[in-house]
Amino acid sequence: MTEPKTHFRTCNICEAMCGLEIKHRGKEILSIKGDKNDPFSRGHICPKAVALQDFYNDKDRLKTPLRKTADGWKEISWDDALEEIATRFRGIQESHGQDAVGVYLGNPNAHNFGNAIMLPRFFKALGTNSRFSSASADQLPHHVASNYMLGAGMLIPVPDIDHTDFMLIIGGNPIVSNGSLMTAPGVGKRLKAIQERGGKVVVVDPRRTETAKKADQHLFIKPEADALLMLALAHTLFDENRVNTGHLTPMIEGLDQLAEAVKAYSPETVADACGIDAQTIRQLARDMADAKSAVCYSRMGASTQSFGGLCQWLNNTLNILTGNFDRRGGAMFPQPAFDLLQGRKGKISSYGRYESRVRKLPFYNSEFPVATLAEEILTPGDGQIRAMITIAGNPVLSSPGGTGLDEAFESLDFMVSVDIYLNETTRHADIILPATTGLEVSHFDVFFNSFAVRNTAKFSEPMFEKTADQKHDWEILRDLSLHLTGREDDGITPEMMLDGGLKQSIYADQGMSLEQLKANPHGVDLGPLQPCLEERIQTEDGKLHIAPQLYLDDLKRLNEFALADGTGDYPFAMISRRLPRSHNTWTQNSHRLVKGKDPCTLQINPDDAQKLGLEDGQTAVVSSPVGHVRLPVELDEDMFAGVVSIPQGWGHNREDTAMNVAKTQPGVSMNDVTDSQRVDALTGNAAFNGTRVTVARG
Ligand SMILES: Nc1nc2c(c(=O)[nH]1)N[C@H]1C(S)=C(S)[C@@H](COP(=O)(O)OP(=O)(O)OC[C@H]3O[C@@H](n4cnc5c(=O)[nH]c(N)nc54)[C@H](O)[C@@H]3O)O[C@H]1N2
Ligand SMILES: Nc1nc2c(c(=O)[nH]1)N[C@H]1C(S)=C(S)[C@@H](COP(=O)(O)OP(=O)(O)OC[C@H]3O[C@@H](n4cnc5c(=O)[nH]c(N)nc54)[C@H](O)[C@@H]3O)O[C@H]1N2
Ligand code: SF4
Ligand SMILES: [Mo]
Repeated sequence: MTEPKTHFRTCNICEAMCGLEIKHRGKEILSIKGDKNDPFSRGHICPKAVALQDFYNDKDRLKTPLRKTADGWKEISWDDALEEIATRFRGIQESHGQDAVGVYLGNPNAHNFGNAIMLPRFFKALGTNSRFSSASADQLPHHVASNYMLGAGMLIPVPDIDHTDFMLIIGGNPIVSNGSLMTAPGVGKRLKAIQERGGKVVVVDPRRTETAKKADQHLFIKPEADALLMLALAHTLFDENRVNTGHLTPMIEGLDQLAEAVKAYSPETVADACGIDAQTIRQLARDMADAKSAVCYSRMGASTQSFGGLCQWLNNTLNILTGNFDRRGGAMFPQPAFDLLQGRKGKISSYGRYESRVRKLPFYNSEFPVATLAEEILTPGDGQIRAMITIAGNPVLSSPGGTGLDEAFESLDFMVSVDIYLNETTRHADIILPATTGLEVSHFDVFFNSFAVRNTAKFSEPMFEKTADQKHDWEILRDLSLHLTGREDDGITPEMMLDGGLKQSIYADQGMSLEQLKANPHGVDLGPLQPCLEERIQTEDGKLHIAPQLYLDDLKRLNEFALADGTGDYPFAMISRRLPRSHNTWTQNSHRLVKGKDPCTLQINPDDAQKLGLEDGQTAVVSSPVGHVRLPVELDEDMFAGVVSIPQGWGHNREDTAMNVAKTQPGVSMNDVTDSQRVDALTGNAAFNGTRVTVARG
């Protein structure tokens, strides 16, 4: 009998980068636990990591390329699949232009070492500007704010949660999500530590969330009113002479314009629109300004809404005005061992270079907003998308107006998916290319080290070797690139690229290299975040632009919202929530994670429910002009009046899919109700939150 062995690696499901200690005997997994010796996560883990073994062993997982035929799916060889794809893509591009082939990248790309590092090479080979990703259903406003304020979309400020004395969380639920654009495994402990050192945590959310319940103060807010709240906070800081920009003062450009712009937004003016009284808003501004250190952190609730752009600009602005930007305990800038900004200085940003063909939405972050994908496929004319490749994405469930994408994908001349499942999106493909995943891949967190609350570095070897016939995601894209270009393989691997980057980093003189990481399987600690904005800022003039014109111009739209009574025929505002035991749309095929009571419920305030005659457990129908879903009602005192919440990432009830465990507990897709026309007009980001709906017995 083989001896049990222990393997150390980083979990790559979500952003938290938890170190895992996995005991196994050959292919049999004996236990998955948190790695106490990981210098970053120190033993933290969540239930999803234990399910990595389920994804590894999943009978539904695809292992061989599949081709759709009149008689159903047929296995084909890699060579036949790649040759056919290259021929079809090139043919379509020759007849209809380079942009006639579109790409959608899903969230796991950001967690996939090979793809994170090698995707640019694939894009070069394919040569299309018709690029889309889940980023525009997520964090795009953060990139846009960083681009216009700091000169680089990837230079994102991160809350220094371990040293702050005051944390204001707007529209984030890190106790469940484990943090986002704040890689911080074990958020619960870190928040508690703020309180234990005499600090304060405040949560602003239309739902009294799991995080809010641990906070010192929770403020219910009406969905999408966050920008108004933040403007009033900034107003108060100016009004009460509490602005103190600290060491960044010489760098800041535009402070006068900002002071002028916020004049109109007194707490008294915005109180009704926010649902928070003026005195509470004033006190919040004072508390933030008076704290020894403070940070405002706003996430999904403030990003995927109609004013996501304004919110992320104002979020940075509040941290700057209180002297907490680039300062210990405030919003800080990681210095990762593999630096996404390396060699970028002086490069011209592509932000705003193009407009989308149909709806004229901006090209930001090297892509168009996913909210416009369906119409770019369905609207005839020059530049129409006629073929697609989706890579590790499930936009039919994850994008606003998912049913529109069902129709759009079905209309394509040709579609390819690189994925691990036959699911709601990949069922539309002509060819599916299966990738390795989870325990079979090596890992280095290319992106999330750039958003982490401490500088560390770790490389994980694959735990299980892939079989001879399997390919890693990056190998699939490499081989497809070679078929597209007819070139020979240059032999470059993600490991080589990583090693090159590590050796050029600021840690090079400490011996930073892939070899060093391989010798330290628990990871290497590089210390707490340090002030470094002066070196890292990428604006041409080296200044921090606190009031970029595009944001000032967008205030007009916010003013219209503040005055409008948006309720009309659709009296409820719908918001999304995340569940502790699922990750977006793809982890629901683990029995371990989905067993038990159906978690996909409509949370509604009991008073609202009573008026509708709805009781706990009854079925409700939730409708918008776009579509409707039916799901069980959960009466919940923790919901703000007039607001209902549905989990995102569910709805495994469409036909022709093969996630058979997920089908036992399918839930519904809230994106059958959201509207692809609802975006933040400034950034093009999807506006899921605040979707107007009716609720009735159904
Ligand atoms: N209403 C609403 N919608 C939302 C959100 C919300 O809060 N509310 N959240 C948004 C957010 S933040 C995000 S990030 C998006 C996510 O949107 P998507 O990225 O489109 O959705 P995922 O569920 O992450 O899809 C991952 C896909 O990759 C496959 N996959 C998993 N692992 C691998 C792998 O290793 N290799 C390959 N090739 N494939 C793999 C899965 O089978 C699945 O098809 O959803 C967004 N949609
Ligand atoms: N367990 C689990 N963890 C995950 C994921 C998952 O699916 N499951 N997904 C991962 C991904 S891809 C991401 S991007 C992160 C996201 O991580 P978070 O940003 O923490 O995301 P959510 O948990 O969706 O929290 C959004 C919060 O915003 C609130 N909200 C909704 N509308 C508004 C509004 O208008 N204003 C305000 N102030 N609040 C509002 C919601 O009630 C919710 O509490 O989580 C990651 N982690
Ligand atoms: S919190 Fe995220 S990274 Fe940590 S174990 Fe859970 S899924 Fe993995
Ligand atoms: Mo996300």
